[in-house]
Amino acid sequence: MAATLLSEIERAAALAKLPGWVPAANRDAITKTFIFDDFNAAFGFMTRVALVAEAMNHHPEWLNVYRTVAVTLSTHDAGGVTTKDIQLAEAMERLALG
Ligand code: H2B
Repeated sequence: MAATLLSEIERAAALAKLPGWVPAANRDAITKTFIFDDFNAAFGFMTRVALVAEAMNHHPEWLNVYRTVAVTLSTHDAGGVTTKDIQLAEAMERLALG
């Protein structure tokens, strides 16, 4: 069963607590670009996130270029942003600290 889509108000309230996260420009998704000190830090972050994402069965769309990781989160089964995306974004904030 897919999670329920967040309303505009619910999504705005959640994003207000997630520094750097914004609505995606062209679809129902949230996005943030993380910039780390170097590739090792960026890939370490991705590795830590991958373990959490797999445990959650909720997977990011992301692009890594050197020390930058551009993340887009959306619940594909629901066709937009749900609490699962907010939970994964919160986990990413913790894991970005090292
Ligand atoms: N990740 C994301 N981001 N959205 C989903 O809807 C999703 C997922 N669904 N990971 C999961 C896997 C689904 O494909 C399996 C079958 O539960």
